[in-house]
Amino acid sequence: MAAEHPVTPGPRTPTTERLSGDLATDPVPPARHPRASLWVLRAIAVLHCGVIAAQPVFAGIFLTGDVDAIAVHEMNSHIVSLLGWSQIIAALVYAARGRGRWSPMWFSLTLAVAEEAQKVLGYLRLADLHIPIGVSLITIQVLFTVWLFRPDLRQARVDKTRGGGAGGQPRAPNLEGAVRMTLYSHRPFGRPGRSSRSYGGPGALSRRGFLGLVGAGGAAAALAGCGIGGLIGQTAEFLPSRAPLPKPFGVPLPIPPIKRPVRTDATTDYYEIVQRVANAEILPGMRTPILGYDGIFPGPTLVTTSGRRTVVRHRNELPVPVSVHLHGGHTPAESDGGPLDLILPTRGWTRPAHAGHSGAAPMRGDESDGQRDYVYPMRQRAATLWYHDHRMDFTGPQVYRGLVGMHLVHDDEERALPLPDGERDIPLVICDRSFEADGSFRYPALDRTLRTTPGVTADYMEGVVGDVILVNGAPWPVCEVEGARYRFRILNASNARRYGLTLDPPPRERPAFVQVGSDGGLLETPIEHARIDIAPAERFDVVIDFSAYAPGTEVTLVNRLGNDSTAQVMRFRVTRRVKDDSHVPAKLSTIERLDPAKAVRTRVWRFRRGDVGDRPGSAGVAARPEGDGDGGGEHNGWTINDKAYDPRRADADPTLGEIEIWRFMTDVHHPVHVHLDPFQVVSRGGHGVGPYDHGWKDTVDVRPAEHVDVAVRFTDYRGPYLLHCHNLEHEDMAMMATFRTT
Ligand SMILES: [Cu+2]
Repeated sequence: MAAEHPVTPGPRTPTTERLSGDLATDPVPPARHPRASLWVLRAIAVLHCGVIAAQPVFAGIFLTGDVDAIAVHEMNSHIVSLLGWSQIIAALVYAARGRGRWSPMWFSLTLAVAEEAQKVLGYLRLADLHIPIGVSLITIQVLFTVWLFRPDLRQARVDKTRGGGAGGQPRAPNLEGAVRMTLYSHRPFGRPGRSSRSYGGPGALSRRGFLGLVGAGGAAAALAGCGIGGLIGQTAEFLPSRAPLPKPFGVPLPIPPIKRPVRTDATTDYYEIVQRVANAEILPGMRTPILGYDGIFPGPTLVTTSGRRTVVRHRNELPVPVSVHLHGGHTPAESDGGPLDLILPTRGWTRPAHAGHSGAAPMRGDESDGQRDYVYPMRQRAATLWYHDHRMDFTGPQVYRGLVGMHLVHDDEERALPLPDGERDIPLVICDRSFEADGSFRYPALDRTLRTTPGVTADYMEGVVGDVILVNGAPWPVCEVEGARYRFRILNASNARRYGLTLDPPPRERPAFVQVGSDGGLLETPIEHARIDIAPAERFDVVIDFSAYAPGTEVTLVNRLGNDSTAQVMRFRVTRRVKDDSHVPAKLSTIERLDPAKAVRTRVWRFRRGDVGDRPGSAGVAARPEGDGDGGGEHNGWTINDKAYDPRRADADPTLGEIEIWRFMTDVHHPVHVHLDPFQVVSRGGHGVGPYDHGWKDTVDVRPAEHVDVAVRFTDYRGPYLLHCHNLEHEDMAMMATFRTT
């Protein structure tokens, strides 16, 4: 090494001299002072700093409630781009014409590219990466601008041929060089009696700059780490288990039993479900107390026929009130499972059914004692529905403890299709949970008895996500499949978690999933997906063709929006090749288009954080201990159009049969669900529909800072219905609204 650098005695000596501020005796003769071009560069950099620093301000205004601020944030990002590229040009002029250094140009170019990537992350709604990287870019631009004010940058550049290290003359420092030199030239830091201020020269500035850069680098790495190692694409807080997690793929996939009617007549099938507490073995060798439909989790699958009246008698032997909502059901209001239309426990419950807070009068709905008959006319097409609890303020914990079940509706059109059926038509109820050390579900409820105080601890207001992925109630199960087509009814029954589902390995010939249906039944034509993003309450009816895999192959259903234990969902083990008569036809169904041009009005629904403290019976009051300033941000609940849910108020009165456009606008992720009738997505973010928006939907995944327009048209039944966020922690903290069909 020494032979290669015979002249230079190491960087320390010349560098120290140079950076000690002895510019007057600089041995490099300035060919031409780059002053004018440097000042132009500095001016642009300062402007760039100001504009880019405004970005989190707009984002903050947006997050604290002004949804429109995101448009300013977006417009401002274009100005940031403009200034970024202007900075490159100015740095280019400074280097080429002003004979200044090249490092500002390379730096500006890198920054501009990073800023463009940052914009793309924003458009992709990857807030988890967009925010920390954005903060890092701002910090770096600010430090760079400070660095640009070093006096020695006024110095003209020395050509390498003349002034390079080989000639023995000191090279003008570039950005990295300056950092390195600063490191060596000021040891030891904090020399006695000499503050960096009294030091005065360019060295002091570069030392601060260096420290800042190190700090920024560390902060950026830490923040980016949060994004990468933490929750991707989620609005929620992670709640880890206290029980040891089982090894994945150790248990078979359970299939919930199909519920048989207790009797049938010419028009109607009658079912009876008893809701009761039971113990389930979810983690091998441990007992988990559940609230279960028929004492199982998930509950039994109801399979009914379009056009045949279905009556389900629910008997509540649980210690808490319940309400049963058939999600996706086209149901008269009195059987829709309103949050206050409670079934009180058969014993041990004293009124009021719903305890109000802050001395507010308790609200009363249509209560029943012990049991209730839900009447479903089933005037709807074949679809994958599900039923779950909808109790006011307690839906989150009660669904979490097990009150979930599938409900499939068949019709003649669907039966005539050659899709896989029978044992090759499998429901996949996917949800995440956490477990206490004793095997019970871990959930941050303020009141674990779920009797009086609603809400979760302040840290979990954004939503609860756990570390165990359950499919049909089993952790990371294995399903043996033959080399044939299977139809899977995928339901995301999680409280708050979104999933990005793919197959690993993917099939070689074509995408992993052929989607044949969505929330509201069959699509018009099948859609191929390599990946499916599914938000809480959404359903994707897909066909997977395992004949694409050799027998013996293990195919994992993975979650691209998870990490560590949540990055995997379940596994398929392909057993053998078989004859398969099924196929996916090119045409599945006919869907009547709700023409947006025929809409009689547009309603805007803004889903955002907000203060719900004065809501009668509010969850938010209790959810937020006095003086607790962190966790959920500066809010104590979730609102729609700035209003907390109040069952006595209706916020819209759509007329049956009329088409309306409903615009859902969000601050963070909100899966928006509308009761009574499915809708059609018209546009997402002002553009076309997304890949997962096709067909009839009843829940739409609205991502941060997004607006989604849907065409709604309600039919048949008059009365109060709900529109709400299906992040259950948001729902429980007032993110619901009533519309009354007339
Ligand atoms: Cu929400």
